[in-house]
Amino acid sequence: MRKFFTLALMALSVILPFNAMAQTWDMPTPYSDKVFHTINIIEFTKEIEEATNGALKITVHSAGSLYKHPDIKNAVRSNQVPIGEFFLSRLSNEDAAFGIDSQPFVATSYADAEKLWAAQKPVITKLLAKQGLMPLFAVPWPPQGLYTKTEVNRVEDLKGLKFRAYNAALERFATLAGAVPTQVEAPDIPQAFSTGQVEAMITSPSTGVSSKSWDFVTTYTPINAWVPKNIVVVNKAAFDSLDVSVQNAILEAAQRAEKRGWEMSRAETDEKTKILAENGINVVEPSAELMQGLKAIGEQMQKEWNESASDEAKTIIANYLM
Ligand code: PCA
Repeated sequence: MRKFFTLALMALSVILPFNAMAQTWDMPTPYSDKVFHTINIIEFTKEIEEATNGALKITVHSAGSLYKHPDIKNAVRSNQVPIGEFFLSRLSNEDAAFGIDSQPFVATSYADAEKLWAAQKPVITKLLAKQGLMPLFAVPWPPQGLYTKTEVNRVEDLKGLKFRAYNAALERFATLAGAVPTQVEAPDIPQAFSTGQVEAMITSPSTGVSSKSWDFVTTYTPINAWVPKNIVVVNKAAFDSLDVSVQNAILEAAQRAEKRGWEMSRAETDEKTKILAENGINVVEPSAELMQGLKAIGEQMQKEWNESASDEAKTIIANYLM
């Protein structure tokens, strides 16, 4: 009898391709391979493949190569792809809760960003669940600073500048500073500067380095205005269709990826600011006058956020301040 089973198994393995139960998932992400978020995600997929003995293999399509950044969330929602990464605050047009981490001067340190995420997570988890989506992990970018072609000492110095933006909050921030915002995806930054489409930006030292900002600006002013996050979400139906052991492997790898990602982000801040300086960028501490002006814009935006926020979204701030 045992021999029969062995023979039957052997026959099956000839008929069926190797590891017939194995699944392959495609995973679109917006940022390039060298960016620490992508490096972290590739490690996440490797851990899943190993833990499941190859039963789930996730292929990462970076830099918007499979889906453009603005389309990634809906691609996961409609299960065109089961999993994907995007910049969380891009969803602020759906609900203000998604945008809180990109509000100027609400949380500007990693410790505060962690507290804010703890308060934000349950609220956005519920919102995403209504769309059949489940968050797996979120990782912050280093604090956001100002890249310009000349030194900026006061908000007025930004007046009229063509300003690269990556979400609605940054657009609003630039507009209130008297600049003229244009949406440009991270991989397109060098081209937008070289063609004169934009001449200034706010982003992290990481993106300043990955876009080789020294080719088109001279000055970096670490205003540390907010600590925005990327999020990895999975289509819940696709997740539910997996074997429980595979589901657990994903959840465990996600937990590790969140922890590792926050550590990588913290290390990036100094590391990448140093690389900016080594490449000739003038790293200038912001003047008190500049910070005062920017904080006034932040206050205005916080008022606007409060007006647009649901009661549930407002609990994020209440819990964060507790
Ligand atoms: N880099 C991304 C988002 C925030 C950041 O630091 C970008 O500039 O698009």
